[in-house]
Amino acid sequence: MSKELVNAIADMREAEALKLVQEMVEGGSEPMAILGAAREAMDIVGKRYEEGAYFLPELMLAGEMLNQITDILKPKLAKLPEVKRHGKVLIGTVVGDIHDIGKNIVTFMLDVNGFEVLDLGVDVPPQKFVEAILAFEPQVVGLSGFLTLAFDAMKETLEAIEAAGLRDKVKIMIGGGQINEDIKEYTGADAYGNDAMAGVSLAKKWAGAK
Ligand code: B12
Repeated sequence: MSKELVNAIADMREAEALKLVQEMVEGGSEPMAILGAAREAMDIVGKRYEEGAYFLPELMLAGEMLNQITDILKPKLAKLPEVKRHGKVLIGTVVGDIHDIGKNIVTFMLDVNGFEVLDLGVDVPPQKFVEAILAFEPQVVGLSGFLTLAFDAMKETLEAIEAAGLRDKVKIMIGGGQINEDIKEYTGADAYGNDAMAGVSLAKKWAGAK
């Protein structure tokens, strides 16, 4: 069924994709596995876009489907009774980039895992991160970005945090579609995370939570 879901999303069959997700949830499929299938579909959509088979409307519809799927899965992901707050995480998508679905999943997972999260939204300039660190005093900062352009924006954000004398006050994690170890080195971040749970693990490690 997971393969059917990948194909339905990748082929833009929205109603069928949402119906399949409902059926998978009712059949007891793991929400993270369903998200994994949706991510696989996004890679296919991305490739078709690169090849010129898909255009912006398909990217938009893919994003819309993914948001709806995340909304269906949220109650299943949020079954932790947790209320104790482990620490504070500031998060945002860096300047020039408006992709936020991945970031929103990370924000949601941090929240249900006991973090107080301040989400600055998308297209966030470096200075706004600096101001928010001063006001919100997080232990952890998460930068999200899906565009190649985001690598420089992340680097500039880290430089602005450093210039403001705040670099040793926060741990910084980055993430988003193409982020890897090399990008982590390039930007000067402390770590990168491939998915939302990696972000939660890093935040737990840094905020001293069990
Ligand atoms: C949906 C989508 C869009 C939607 C976004 C809707 C939205 N609200 O986010 C819309 C239509 C708006 C869009 C616009 C554009 N897009 Co677009 N888009 C995509 C697509 C298909 C999926 C992205 C996505 O949401 N993935 C799903 C999530 C769940 O991804 P995920 O990686 O699994 O997320 C996890 C991790 O990344 C991690 N994570 C994320 N953030 C963080 C942060 C931290 C701290 C941590 C620890 C972890 C973490 O946790 C997440 C959850 O588990 C990708 C293709 C792809 N393969 O990704 C292209 C893609 C990212 N887009 C692309 C492009 C080119 C564009 C446009 C420039 C197109 C245009 N000509 O206008 C614009 C850019 C506008 C801008 N300034 O940002 C390219 C980027 C190429 C590049 N090298 O830069 C891609 C790769 C498509 C492609 N193959 O060409 N896009």
